[in-house]
Amino acid sequence: MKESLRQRARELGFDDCRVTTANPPESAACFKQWLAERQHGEMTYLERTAPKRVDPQHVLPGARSIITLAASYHNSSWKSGPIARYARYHDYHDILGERLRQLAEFVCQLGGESTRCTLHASDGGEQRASCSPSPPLEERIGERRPITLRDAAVRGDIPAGCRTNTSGGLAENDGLLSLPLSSEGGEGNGAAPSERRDASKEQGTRSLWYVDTGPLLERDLAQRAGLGFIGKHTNLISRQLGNWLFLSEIITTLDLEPDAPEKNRCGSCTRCITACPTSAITAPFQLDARRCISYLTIELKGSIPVELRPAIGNRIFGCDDCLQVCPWNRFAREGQMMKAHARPDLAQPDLVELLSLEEGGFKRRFAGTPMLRAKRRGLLRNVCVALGNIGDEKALPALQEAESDHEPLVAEHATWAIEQIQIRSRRLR
Ligand code: B12
Ligand code: SF4
Repeated sequence: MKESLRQRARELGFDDCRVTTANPPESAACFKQWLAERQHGEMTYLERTAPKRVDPQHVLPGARSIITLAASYHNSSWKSGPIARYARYHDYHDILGERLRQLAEFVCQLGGESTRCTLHASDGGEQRASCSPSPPLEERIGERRPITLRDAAVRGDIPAGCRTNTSGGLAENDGLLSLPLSSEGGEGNGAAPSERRDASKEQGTRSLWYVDTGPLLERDLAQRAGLGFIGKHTNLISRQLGNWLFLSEIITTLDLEPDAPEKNRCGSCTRCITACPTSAITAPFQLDARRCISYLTIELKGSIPVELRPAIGNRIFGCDDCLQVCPWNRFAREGQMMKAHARPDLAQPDLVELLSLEEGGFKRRFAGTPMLRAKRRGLLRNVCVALGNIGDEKALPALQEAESDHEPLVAEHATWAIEQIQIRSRRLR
């Protein structure tokens, strides 16, 4: 059964596929300690979903196995640039999500389940349902339109903890879920939610799939599944693929034989710790997210602490420095899945030009990419910092314009950048 699963995963473009149990991850205690020390900064969703992250049974009651998957985003011709490599593609949540949906259907088939419906909510709040090999959902429950997450929440079919937010997507950073269907599960059948849940329990395999946004400690599960090991930079490294990898999972009630765990293979190497520009890796396997450039440029919504701005250099979205220096990348291999979705225009964008983007222009320029997460105000804030670090007098007119931006956040960072350029110019004279 596992071999056919791995075969299907390969066909779908995943570079590796391993299985672990649905037991709590071994480093759950480290995660709790990290939260207690507030090292997650403003990422409050990690705190909110902590009970699920430390116990997969809270994600899918009755789960037996977790299928962990790796998709390489390595590109041998790419150099480092202002945008981290993972973001120089069409959004990986969408690309992997579609493949995961197909693999989750396959898992349901392996379980011998014939009436499954997998429901997917993308970050943008778009919703769709697709059923295979069963007849379309609408036919089975007599609805004329595809089921939405909101419908599912109203019907009580979404597991505890998942709520639809105002945009219709899932709140609490939950990404995707599978919805068991039964004749009792339809709208307006009068069954109490608890009865409906009991009915669905009898239906066999249930699976949920996640990429990044799910409440799972993805790297810990992947290490236990033998996909790779967590390096001192805290990311998963595969002996076959290096560390330029996306991770994703299918958590399922299907009982699959677990693979052997991988062990750490960093040895005495500390390259990533030395390479981090902001000393965010405070000890091996310990990342203070509040100092990490990835956090500062993507997750932090407010002002970037002044003392950390110079170390950000020219980076405007994410950072690859700790990944770049890892010697295990000599084994890095390009994968098939992401290749077709590369955005070469994001390799070396013109920073001054980015500063002139208005809301509409920003959305068009970065449509379908992970860059949208920073929003215009966040990205322009980052561009100001980068220009303050590496720009010259040619950048001053655009920065002066940005000083009167309607977003005070952008204006404040523009003023800082102008001062930095002027200090450098005075030194050169
Ligand atoms: C929050 C988050 C971030 C935060 C915090 C990063 C972090 N290290 O946790 C920020 C915004 C900084 C971030 C940055 C990046 N992220 Co991120 N992020 C996540 C997310 C959503 C949750 C991670 C989490 O739970 N952190 C909790 C803390 C406690 O984890 P931790 O500090 O690493 O500590 C754990 C382990 O190190 C472990 N541990 C193992 N051995 C040992 C030994 C000892 C002694 C100790 C003490 C601990 C320990 O214990 C801890 C408990 O889990 C995951 C997706 C997911 N759902 O898992 C993606 C994820 C980790 N991110 C990913 C990526 C690609 C990145 C970036 C490379 C993006 C970029 N280029 O800018 C950077 C890398 C920065 C870095 N060095 O980690 C990928 C990593 C893929 C991989 N190969 O591992 C993930 C898995 C998303 C995905 N699905 O692909 N990210
Ligand atoms: S750079 Fe060295 S210490 Fe850091 S993760 Fe890679 S092997 Fe481990």
